[in-house]
Formats: sequence, C-alpha cells, structure tokens
Amino acid sequence: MKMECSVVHTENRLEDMYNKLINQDDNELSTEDHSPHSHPPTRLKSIIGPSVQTYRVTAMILGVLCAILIATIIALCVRYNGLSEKHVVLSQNSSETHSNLQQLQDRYDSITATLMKVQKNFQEAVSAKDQMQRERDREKQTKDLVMREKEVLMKEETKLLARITELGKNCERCPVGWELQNTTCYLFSVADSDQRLSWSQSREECRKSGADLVVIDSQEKQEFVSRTMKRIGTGSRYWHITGYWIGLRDVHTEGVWKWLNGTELTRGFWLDGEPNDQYSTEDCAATYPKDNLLKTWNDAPCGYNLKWICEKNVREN
Ligand code: 2F8
Ligand code: CA
Repeated sequence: MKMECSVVHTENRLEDMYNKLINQDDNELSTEDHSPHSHPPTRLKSIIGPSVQTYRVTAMILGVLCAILIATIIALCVRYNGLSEKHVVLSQNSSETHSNLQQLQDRYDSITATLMKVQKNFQEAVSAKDQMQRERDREKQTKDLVMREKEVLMKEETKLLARITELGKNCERCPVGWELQNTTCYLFSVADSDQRLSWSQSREECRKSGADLVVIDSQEKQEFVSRTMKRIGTGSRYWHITGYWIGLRDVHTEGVWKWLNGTELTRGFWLDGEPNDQYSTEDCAATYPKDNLLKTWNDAPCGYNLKWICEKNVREN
C-alpha cells in the first residue's frame, strides 16, 4: 500500500512540475510571441518534449506495476486468509491431537500399571505354585512312607494272623505259652525275661512241666529254634547271656557231645570257633539268637545262668 501511495505521489509531483513549466512558457509566450500560428516555445520543447512521453510511459509502467503489486497483495491476502483458516483448523487439530495424545498417554500409564499388577500377581501365583509343588512333594514322600509302613504292617498282620491260627491250634494241643512244631510242644523260657538258671536247674524246670531240655537233632528243628529265638529277641546287649540251654553235654568225655537221650551228636550247629571249652570249664551247650540260623551254638560252664528251651510231645486227645 505504501508503495502504491508513493507512486501516486510521484505521479502528482510530475504533473505539478509539468503544469508549472506550461504556465512558465505561457508567460514567456505572452512576452515574446502572441501569434496563434507560431510554434510552441523553444525552451518548453527542449525541456518537456521527449520527457513527457517518457513520464507517461513510465507512469503507465508504474501503474501496471502498481496494479500487479496490488493484485499480488490481494492474492497474498487471499492466500494469507486461506492459510489463516488452515492454521486455525490445524491448531484445532493440533489441540485435538494433543488431547488424544494425552488420553493415549493416560491409557498407556493405566495399562502399564495394570500390567505391573498382573506381573506381580503372576509372580505371586508362580510362588504359590512352587510352594504347592513343594508341599505336594512332601505329601508324596509322606504318603510313600505311610504306604511302606502300611506294607510292613500288613505283612506283620499276616504273620500275626498266622500266629493266631497257630496259637489257636496250639491251645488245643500244647499248654499255654508253648510253641507247636510238628508233633512237639516247645517252651522258650521268656515269661520272666530276667530269670536265668544253670543247666541242671533249667532241666529241672522242664521236667516239672513233663518235658526235658530240647534235643536239636535235625536242621528243621535247628531252624525252627533259631527263628523262634530271633522272633523273641535278644533282650540284652551281651550276647553270652542271651543263650538258651539245650539238652547237650560233654561231661563224661571231653569233646564227645551227647544228647540227653544218650545219642551222640552227629551234626552240630556251632558258632565259628566253638566248642572251645574255654578255661576247660565248658561242658554244656547253649543256643543263641544269631543272624546265621545254622551257626548258633556255644559251649559254656554248666553252672552259668542262662534261659532254656523245653520240649515235650503234644497232648494225646
Ligand atoms: O569268645 C567266645 C567265648 O565267649 C564267652 O567268653 C568270653 C563265652 N563264655 C560264656 O558264654 C560264659 C565262651 O563260651 C565263648 O567261647
Ligand atoms: Ca565256648
């Protein structure tokens, strides 16, 4: 706009100058030549002849330039208005985008917080699962242990039931507290576990019951006696007082072992290194609870106090 004004102003000034010069020449003409057919004044011609044309062309160019400038300005204004509207729209969009971004940020924060909670819960669940697994393993171990104990108890029960059956049969054929094996009743002197007697006293106790000290003249009897002793248990830490007197001696001839019925021993079930007649005092035989059922005998002094085993035939019905 300023430029436009400046152009107009310059144009006005040029017009003023032109008018002044015309007036000046008119004045000069009035003094020099008043003829209506005379030529224009020489000074004016020399000054404005070509210059006026130039001014006019210049003014036209300037006018065109002004018009272009005005058109440009108008176009720029229009363009500016369009951009302003776009700027407003973009500002609104930016505001909405910012608002959406904020919402998304809030959502992200919320989801992150939820995720943390879920992770925490997951960790707790994993810990709980591990704990449960450990408890389950412990329970399984306990269950296995209980099952093994149950198996042992069931075997024990089976043995006890068999024993009850056997005792039931014994009731009919052997005195109470005696063991039945084939056709013979046996008494292991364990009623009073502290009671121990010499070989002769023990034999006397058997005789009071119509029995005598046991004669172990077969492997079957040896195994039966050994198993029964083991079932009863040792009852002492000192093995040499855990023995039971049997009906075997070498009192008459050292080294010649005879049963009570006078028959000579053919097969003995001696412990390793026995009989050894220690200190030349050991002439009576006893049997001891040992793991090896066929190596349980030892010779001991006949006056030594031990438990004893009696035997007698079953009652005749
Ligand atoms: O070492 C075997 C030996 O052990 C005991 O004596 C320490 C026995 N004594 C008694 O049972 C009294 C021995 O007979 C036996 O030979
Ligand atoms: Ca001995």
